[in-house]
Amino acid sequence: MPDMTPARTFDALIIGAGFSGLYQLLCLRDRLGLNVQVLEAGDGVGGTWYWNRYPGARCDSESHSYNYTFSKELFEEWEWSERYPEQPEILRYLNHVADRFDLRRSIRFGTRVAGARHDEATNSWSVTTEDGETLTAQFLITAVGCLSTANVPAFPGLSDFQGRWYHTGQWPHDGVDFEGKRVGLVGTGSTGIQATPVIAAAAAHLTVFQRTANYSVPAHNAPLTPEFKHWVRSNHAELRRIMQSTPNGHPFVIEDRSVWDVTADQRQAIYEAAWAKGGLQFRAAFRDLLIDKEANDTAAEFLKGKIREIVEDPATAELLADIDHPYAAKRPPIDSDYFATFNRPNVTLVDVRNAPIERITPSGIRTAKAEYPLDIIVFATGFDAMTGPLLKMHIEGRVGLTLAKAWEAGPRNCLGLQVAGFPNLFTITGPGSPSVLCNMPVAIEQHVEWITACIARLRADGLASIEPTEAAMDDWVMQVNEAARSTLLPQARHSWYLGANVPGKPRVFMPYAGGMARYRSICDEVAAKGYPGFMRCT
Ligand code: NA7
Repeated sequence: MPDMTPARTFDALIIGAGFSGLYQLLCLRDRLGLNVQVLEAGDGVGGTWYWNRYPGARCDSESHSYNYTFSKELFEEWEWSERYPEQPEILRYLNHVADRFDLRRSIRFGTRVAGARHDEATNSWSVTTEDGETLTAQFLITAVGCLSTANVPAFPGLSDFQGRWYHTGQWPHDGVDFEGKRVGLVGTGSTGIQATPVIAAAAAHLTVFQRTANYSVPAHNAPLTPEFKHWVRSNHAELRRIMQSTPNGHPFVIEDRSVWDVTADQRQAIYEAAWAKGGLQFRAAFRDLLIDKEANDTAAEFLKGKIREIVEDPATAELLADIDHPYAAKRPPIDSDYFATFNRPNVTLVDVRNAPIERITPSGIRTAKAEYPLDIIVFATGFDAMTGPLLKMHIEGRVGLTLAKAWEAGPRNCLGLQVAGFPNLFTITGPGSPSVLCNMPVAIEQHVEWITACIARLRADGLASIEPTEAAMDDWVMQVNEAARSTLLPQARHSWYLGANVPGKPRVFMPYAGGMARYRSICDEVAAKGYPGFMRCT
């Protein structure tokens, strides 16, 4: 009888079947011919887009840039329907990719990884699943996403709440019925801003609990015209070139002009045009918006003015426009009628900066000032970003060193890709890489291709393992800090870029802010020079 026991030994194990896991699988299995297994907690592909099914979930990158570009054929055969892709459409796209490249047969679904331990004697990683199974491989690649560990604040009383509560990143697959319900939404980041108008349209009443007011620029989402679709299909190479050469991996270039090169009237006209165009491109109106605070103030004032214009009730408008950080120093949301939603009679804004949420009661939310009766609470409270999904697993490297210990004071690694003491472990879009500051598929393709080339080279050279030196890590951490310091990003002191949204998390600016293009050339140079700063061993 043939042995039907599933294989447990592989060349490479990949954790996660989202954008990064799928492409890493394709590269290692089909290009390098390795024996690869992907372990995925969900019952389908999609990663972030498998879990984030909240009302209004949509990507802020424009659809023609929110896809892989490694395959011209794949790029040309897929057609997005709207300017920004909605969650179900992104999930359809990733399922299409999985089918087109026959990836499913190498993915084990419903398998959550509990931990991984490196064994020096065998130069292999033993990966344990929550079901108690152990699989081994020479290479371990985490493709776990940056925003995949839900952050539900530890409000006292939550377990006594008599209604239903949900975190946006763990949304029920069969949806939530808001009809006739009093809904409370906590959080006004990108997610809360997307969900607010959609929930308001369905619920009897929506109360939005705002701790930090936020900027937002209209998305101006709309169906794509046949002409635009045709233009996209005909410009694969050019779009790929632009996305790979811009700091944020988007398909537009940042204008090469300073805020101070133009008159106040010209500036106003430029901002009006950028507002009319909408989307993340607003940031690209001037080259100095993210490096010069006074330049940034001009954009901030314009955007606050728009809030006051749109929102009819002056007190609500003031609360929404009372923003405490430079524009785009936190991840800048884009929206569909967010501010106008506060003109609806069934929507209330509650300030929880000055009167914080004290507890969840059986019947609602109590702040320092009042109690709000609710049937449903939606937590749009974000994620334990970047390090959360990695540290949730127990990863143990050489001589019992855990990743949690190695990163006690904040993440330390080289190029955001590898950590000393953890041989052959690669972290796709890990902290210290451009990741969340970049259009994700662009960052992911670069990482996956670098890792693939690194492993191919290692094997070609007859070597068995690679890891960075401590000195190379120190140098990279310094470069990450310097890159952040040369922007206004650290000035948003409460941002998740700094880990400030999770109590007890070390305050370290996590993503590499030097731009994707610069990062790519640094990584290319390291590879071209034979991996200086890395120990490659037999
Ligand atoms: P974010 O951007 O982290 O936003 C979370 C929101 O939840 C933000 O407004 C927080 O206020 C608020 N929050 C968090 N904890 C609390 C407590 N305890 N009380 C009140 N309010 C709270 O997460 P998103 O899901 O919106 O976006 C994450 C990324 O996904 C986004 O940037 C895109 O890249 C995609 P705070 O600002 O901390 O005062």
